[in-house]
Amino acid sequence: MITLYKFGPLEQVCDASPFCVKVEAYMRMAGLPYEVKTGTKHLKTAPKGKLPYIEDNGKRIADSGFIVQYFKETYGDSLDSHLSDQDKAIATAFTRLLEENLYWVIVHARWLLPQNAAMLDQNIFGAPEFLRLPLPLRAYIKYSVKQKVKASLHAQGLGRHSHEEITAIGNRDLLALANFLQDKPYFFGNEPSSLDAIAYGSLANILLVNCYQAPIIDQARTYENLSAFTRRFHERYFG
Ligand SMILES: N[C@@H](CCC(=O)N[C@@H](CS)C(=O)NCC(=O)O)C(=O)O
Repeated sequence: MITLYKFGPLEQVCDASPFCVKVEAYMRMAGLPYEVKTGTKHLKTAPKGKLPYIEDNGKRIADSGFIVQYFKETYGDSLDSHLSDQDKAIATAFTRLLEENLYWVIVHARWLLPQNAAMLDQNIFGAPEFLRLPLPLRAYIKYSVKQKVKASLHAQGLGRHSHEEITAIGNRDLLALANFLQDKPYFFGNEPSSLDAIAYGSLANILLVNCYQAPIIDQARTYENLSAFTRRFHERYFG
């Protein structure tokens, strides 16, 4: 049995991290049986200090990309075998758009927009094990985690732009996704592929989570095909 180590659900979405959603969605699409272990405590044992990671037959694999590659090599590639080399190249480019750019727009919206500060505290620092710590320690951890996220956004580059510029950058990603999807049920036509799991990971965290408010979320809602895709995928694999 595969064990997926992840953070935990956010509202109706199976995880607050697009990368954890991607792996869980992939396993559901491919019909791979699994169990989940949730909580930030698993960051301590994560081979690369990030979630998700999996354990399977005594092996530990970290990073959602390597995990999907491992699944394909170990259990067969039931989802992407119908894709041409050109499709696979497009899927790689969209994966980078989603994971190396749009992901950071989501991080910015949740962690740096003032309207989400209280909700973020509740979601990230509201766990009973955290609330049991003494107040000064809690305040220190909160401050240092927020500083670390801010520094990551700055190092990545997105954090150097204004809120408006970041929304515009994210909107170009959404427009590219919407224009590529058009009115197809899945990104590569009638049959789902692993790109759908990856896109759902980000889009569900934008469109199916109601507790955060951000201009990028309002923008995303204007793309009716992206909303329809996200709902369709959610109902099929998580409904
Ligand atoms: N490239 C990794 C990215 C995973 C990742 O960035 N995970 C974040 C949450 S979305 C994390 O674990 N952050 C915790 C930390 O950096 O301390 C993947 O595809 O799995």
